Amino acid sequence: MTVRRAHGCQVAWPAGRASVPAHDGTGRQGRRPRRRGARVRARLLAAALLAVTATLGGAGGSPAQPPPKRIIEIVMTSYKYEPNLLRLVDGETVVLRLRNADQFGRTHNFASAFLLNIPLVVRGDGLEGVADGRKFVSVEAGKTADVEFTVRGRGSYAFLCTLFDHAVRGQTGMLIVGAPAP
Ligand SMILES: [Cu+2]
Repeated sequence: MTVRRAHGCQVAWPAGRASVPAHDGTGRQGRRPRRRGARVRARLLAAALLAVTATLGGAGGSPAQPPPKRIIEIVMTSYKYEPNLLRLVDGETVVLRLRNADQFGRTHNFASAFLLNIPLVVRGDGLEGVADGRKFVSVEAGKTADVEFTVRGRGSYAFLCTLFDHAVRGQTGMLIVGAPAP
């Protein structure tokens, strides 16, 4: 797949293999250090070729590798989210790590209409549900849940905790989804 880029290496490779003095046909001792140098260069080139092949292999015919997931930790306490402003990119896969660090033992959740039509993968101690036109993930005090999803839909959306009077007391946030960088 990278043969066209590799002709320099293909020339160098046999040179490395033929570097045993007894077989090189010249019988000249003086050439030995130079040929050993050539062998080292050939190995370096071979290593470089492997690196290039690996790089091009990822972007080439095989399916594109998913980009690394961004993990955004959100700490929930009475009565706030930290951070409470999330900037996401349309199409990216993110993990919201919801950590309930409430020292008063209160359960909190992360609820948003934005999540309604997005499949979530919830790991850890999270409870997923839908209520009042929002999808939520609820986490008990001292526990953490990872909520993984692929962002779909640009715009600004509110999120909040739906437990009684938590949002009124300030447990709200904003989620802004922008276009991917060109
Ligand atoms: Cu709450």
